[in-house]
Amino acid sequence: MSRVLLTATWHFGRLAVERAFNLLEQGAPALDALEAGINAVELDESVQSVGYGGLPNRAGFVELDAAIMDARGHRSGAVAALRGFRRPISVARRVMEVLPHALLVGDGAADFAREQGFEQEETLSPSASEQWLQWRETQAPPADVEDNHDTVGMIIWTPDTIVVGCSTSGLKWKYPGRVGDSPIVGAGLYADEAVGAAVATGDGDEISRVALCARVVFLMEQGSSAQDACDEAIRYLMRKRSDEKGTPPHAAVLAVRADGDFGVAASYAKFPYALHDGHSLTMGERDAIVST
Ligand code: SD4
Repeated sequence: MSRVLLTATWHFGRLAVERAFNLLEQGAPALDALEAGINAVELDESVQSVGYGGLPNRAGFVELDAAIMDARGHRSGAVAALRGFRRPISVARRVMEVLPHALLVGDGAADFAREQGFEQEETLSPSASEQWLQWRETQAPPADVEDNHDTVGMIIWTPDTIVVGCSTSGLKWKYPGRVGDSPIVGAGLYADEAVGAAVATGDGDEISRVALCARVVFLMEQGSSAQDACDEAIRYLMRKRSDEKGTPPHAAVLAVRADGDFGVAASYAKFPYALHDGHSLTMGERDAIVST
């Protein structure tokens, strides 16, 4: 196989990257590999922040966000607050391929998924339902932000392709209708054929407020390495949105430049990601950026 680089967020990024790499080895197009890699995490019931098994909103409904972008042709598609479908990345891809629109939300997204032949299924797993019932007793805010945001985001790069996608159930116990960064082009993901791609994970409200991934790609366009672009974009988020005590929002970003240069940065310690260079898969862990 020609040169290739795959990267994905979090420990479950390994599952996405392994699945995608297997398909690439069999000759599948990058977009198919990306979709299948993300589907593997969406359908894994044990992952409580993506697809089936994701934790619901305050009203007890699982609302899923996903987006996909193909740098070639600068095409994108996304769905937000989608209920009743376990593979939102596949619906997002269909939006990209058959509609003139960039984003469908809520009932419209579900109607479109049905029209396209996706099977409507239960998205609330027994474990997620149980946790929601317990939360409803106290309605306590999530105790630990760290257990509350795990988007699967993946980039696949080859010398002539860059595709990027992400999928999440968003913040647990979120307000119904809340849409995070993941389905927003420029916030949760971005790709430019001539420059590269970026994908984010973390506090999606804050990531959206600074258009994080657009900034990473813009910095690469200005000549930054992928690593410097990720570092600088996270620093910008920290400067703009840290709280009174100086605590930054949780966010991490992965980027690949059009020449295959790779970068990763996080606003907090020990952000795990998967990286496959075509020969072997490694799990990396990124330290927090400390100075802004
Ligand atoms: C969101 N960014 O909806 C997503 C949550 C997430 O890792 O899981 N990020 O805010």
